[in-house]
Amino acid sequence: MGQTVYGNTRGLKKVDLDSLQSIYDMVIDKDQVISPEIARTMAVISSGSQRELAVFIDRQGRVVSVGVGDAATVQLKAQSKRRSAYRLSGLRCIHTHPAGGGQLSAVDYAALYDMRLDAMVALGVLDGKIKEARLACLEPRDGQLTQNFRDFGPLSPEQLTGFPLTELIKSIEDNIIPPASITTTADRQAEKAILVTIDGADSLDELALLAETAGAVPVARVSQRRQRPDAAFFIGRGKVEELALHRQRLGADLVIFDDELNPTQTRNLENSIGCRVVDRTSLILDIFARRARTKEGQLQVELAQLQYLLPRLTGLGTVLSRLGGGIGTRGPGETKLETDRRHIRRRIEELTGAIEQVRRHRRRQRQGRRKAAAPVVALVGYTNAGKSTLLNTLTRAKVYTANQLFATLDPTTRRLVLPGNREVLLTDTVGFIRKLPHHLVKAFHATLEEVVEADLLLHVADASHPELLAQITAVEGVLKELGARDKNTILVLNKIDQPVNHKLVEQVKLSYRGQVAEVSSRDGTGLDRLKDLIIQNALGLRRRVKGWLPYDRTDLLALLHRHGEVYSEQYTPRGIRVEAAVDENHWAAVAPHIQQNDFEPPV
Ligand SMILES: Nc1nc2c(ncn2[C@@H]2O[C@H](COP(=O)(O)OP(=O)(O)OP(=O)(O)O)[C@@H](O)[C@H]2O)c(=O)[nH]1
Ligand SMILES: [Mg+2]
Repeated sequence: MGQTVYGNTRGLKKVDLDSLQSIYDMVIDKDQVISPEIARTMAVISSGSQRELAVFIDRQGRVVSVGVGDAATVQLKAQSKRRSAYRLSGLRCIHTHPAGGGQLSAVDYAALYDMRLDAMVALGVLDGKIKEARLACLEPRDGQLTQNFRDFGPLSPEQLTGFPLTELIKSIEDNIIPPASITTTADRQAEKAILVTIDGADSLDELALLAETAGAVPVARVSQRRQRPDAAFFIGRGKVEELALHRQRLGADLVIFDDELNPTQTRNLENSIGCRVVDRTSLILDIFARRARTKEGQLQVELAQLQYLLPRLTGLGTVLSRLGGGIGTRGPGETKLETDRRHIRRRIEELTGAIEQVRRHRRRQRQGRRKAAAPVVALVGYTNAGKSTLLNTLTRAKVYTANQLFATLDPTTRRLVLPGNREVLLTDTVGFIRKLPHHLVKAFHATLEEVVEADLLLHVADASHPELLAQITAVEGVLKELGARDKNTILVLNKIDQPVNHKLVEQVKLSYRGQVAEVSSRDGTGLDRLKDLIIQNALGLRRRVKGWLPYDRTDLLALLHRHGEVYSEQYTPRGIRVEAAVDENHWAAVAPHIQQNDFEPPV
């Protein structure tokens, strides 16, 4: 298993794709960085197709991943590996530069650091041959892995194959000093995180959940009330010093901020605190990247990540040129950075194109559904409010639900049969959250179009949550951003089987501009009333007609044509066999004259 070739393989020749796949089966000697056979295969396909290729190899010499795309793309695929300041991942990345140069780019260095790779190797290929190779690895500083790099090369293909990587890795690991406080293996798996906010301590509950969802363990919370963030450090300088001490004492691996930081702030903070600093946006992007299961979801997340990364490349460049000077090699310089930006922009364009295709496909699907005469009802709401559970209970579907943030990323649609054989299509989709990164909302537009074009929205909220009001407001903010604020909406207060704050719920019911239903998706309370509300509110709700019309009532057939949709009509000895759907009023006129209407009139 695991034989997939990752990345954008569209347009690759079948024979090239097969060769790439065969790399998984190639053997690398323990003391080789890469086998000559793999290097040759990569060089030929990369220069033939003008695409970057990347191969990840573990310390046993097994190929664990083969991908098409630049280091940034590949990085996104391998992201599920957790990172630590005290451990290398045990993987090396060998990738090609089809334009010939072997010089590592800022994106390559960033990937090397982000994934804590054993080594990053770039193969400059030209005319199907390797021109030169360069290798970089991390160099620990003060016993920790930081963005400090060591470069080797240019190397000939022979020099690369025989490069003493094993010894190099050993010397790197010997220079890493794990903090004494880390003792158990469980501790070692998860990163310890300190959470920081300037919005008041309450907002940290949610950040803690996000951090846990991303696989970190929150070990401390720091809040500082500020009107405006500090330009250089986001929080006050004194607070930064306090944080640095805190981090040392707790042996934390990273600090997570509840807001988006700019590149300068991130760099300043990392330098002063001495560990990785992550903001809410990249945390959410990370979770989305790990959760996306469908092609569409993955494309959208990658797009959002690159858009987040692009303006941050400048910051990286500064670090790298400073570092380049230190080692006595050329820094990447502005030209190189420009190339990387171009790469990313090109990929962004590619992704945008691919997503546009998905969007067109979905639009066609939706038009198909319109023909099926079923209005679309979309579930929206805060993450973890119970949207998927409601869908499951109403339609007996089996969508994944969990007490986690962002359990659902990809939309699911199920048929919901309402009293009187009326039908709607119920669509479940990604949940919203406070401070949802703008890029994500934009990137997920293809998915969220379901919401924008739905006939009715069910805004599901967790009535038992202390932040009920704030969550409703946050969802309405995103709906507004999507242009769906004025859609016909029913507010569904879910989880009423749990203890709720009645005053708060009453306040919400009084102030909400639309209709409100109180339900429990878990035990089914309130669902009959909710169904009635859906019937009242789903515009264009139509009913089905299926049976025989007598030949002397062709006027009714004409009526069906005029006011509804006729799927089929056949002239049979028994009468005119029709299948159609019309609105409620016309249905009432036609239904009594239909023989054997499978969709019985109401009793
Ligand atoms: N007590 C109770 N728990 C519920 C109810 N509805 C959902 N839950 C729980 O709430 C958690 C989240 O439910 P989901 O259906 O996954 O929530 P969601 O809105 O789809 O969340 P995302 O997909 O993450 O946006 C799960 O643990 C559910 O079992 C309810 O009516 N009562
Ligand atoms: Mg869900």
